[in-house]
Amino acid sequence: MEGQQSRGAAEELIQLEDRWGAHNYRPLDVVVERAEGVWVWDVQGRRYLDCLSAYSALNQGHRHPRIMQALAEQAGRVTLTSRAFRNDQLPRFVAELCALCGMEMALPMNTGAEAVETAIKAARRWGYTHKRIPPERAEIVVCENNFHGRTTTIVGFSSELLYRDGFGPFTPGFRSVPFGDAEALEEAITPNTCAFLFEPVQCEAGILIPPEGYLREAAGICRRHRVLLLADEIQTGLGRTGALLACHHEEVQPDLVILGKALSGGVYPVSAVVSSREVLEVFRPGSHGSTYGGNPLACAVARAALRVIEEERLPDRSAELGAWLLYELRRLRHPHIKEIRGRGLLVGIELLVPARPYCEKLMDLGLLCKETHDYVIRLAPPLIIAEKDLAWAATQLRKAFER
Ligand code: IF1
Repeated sequence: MEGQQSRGAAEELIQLEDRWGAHNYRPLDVVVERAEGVWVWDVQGRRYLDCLSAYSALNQGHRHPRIMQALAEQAGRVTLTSRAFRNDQLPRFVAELCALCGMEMALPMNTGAEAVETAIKAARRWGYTHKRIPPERAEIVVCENNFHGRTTTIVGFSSELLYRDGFGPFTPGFRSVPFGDAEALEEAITPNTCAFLFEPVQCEAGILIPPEGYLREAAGICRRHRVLLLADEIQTGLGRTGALLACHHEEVQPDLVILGKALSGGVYPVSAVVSSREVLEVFRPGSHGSTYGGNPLACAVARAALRVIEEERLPDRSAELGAWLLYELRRLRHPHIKEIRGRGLLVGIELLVPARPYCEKLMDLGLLCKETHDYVIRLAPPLIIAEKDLAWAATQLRKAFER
């Protein structure tokens, strides 16, 4: 019976997963069966407020009606053509995405990591064709504590042992500099540097917001040295930080923006790189692709997801509600709290003790969130959240820190 299963049923499902599924995660033991808006229900019918939003994929909330409608309508027409043929959704999707981002060309993929790989390929080929970098010598500068995905190339330039250990040999051509240090970026640039790849806020690293002016300075340095500015906005983009793109907080327009997650509102994997003609025209027929990339179902879903972000003014909501939440949380006084930082509805509570027990306590209080890097509680509710639900979340957080 739906929502009425016993604790035993949940235990059984957990055991089944642990027996047959690879152990590459350590999830909280909540078995979700249903969701709507900001709420999820477990198999026992208990309700929780989702404060993770699938790492910002659910900016529009669970099962947004307009996105679900687009999904159902498109599923009733055609779902996949492959790029060997054209479909009627892809042209509209790329045009609308470019208009929204103020860019000239887009290339759709599926997962975030694939879009990052696409950006790396584009930047390297641009370096060879436009900057005359000698063959096989192109370099990309990245930041320490970055998170850009899980492919072998991407984990190869991660500074986190957990992500790389045992997965080498890795792809050469990457150079790492401290995040937030513009001088270090300039020093790392050589005549062979084609791009600088960065996250405007380092999320996995613990919601690290760079010093004021860093993005603008980095953009200036890149322009002077003819280095492409590649912004990974997979997690920070599409309203999460209180602007359409987190780079907009410093009026920076990157040469290439990498999007994913909320591009489909949590319904279906859709990612894309958006850039100039000059950069994306380096791809000629056959030089890059993907079976599912740009499929009509993905494009229809993404078009609806983008419309929701615009029409429901999600970037503005995020800015307003995020400011309120940050103010409320900063009134918390607890010896375990080291620092609280945030931008829009992307908030990190850094503790002096491991965050996992707090996440478990919050789960018991009806709030789902996930620690990052052991000491930080990440709060990122859907941007459609009602004021009263956010106020309730703040109350539960206060309870979790009551002594
Ligand atoms: C996991 C982290 C978040 C991303 C940025 C690219 C990607 C991601 C800035 C790759 C993905 C996800 C992946 C998921 C958990 C999650 C995560 F904790 F691992 F680091 F959000 F913070 N760029 N982030 O955040 O996108 O290929 O996954 O679609 O890997 O466990 P993807």
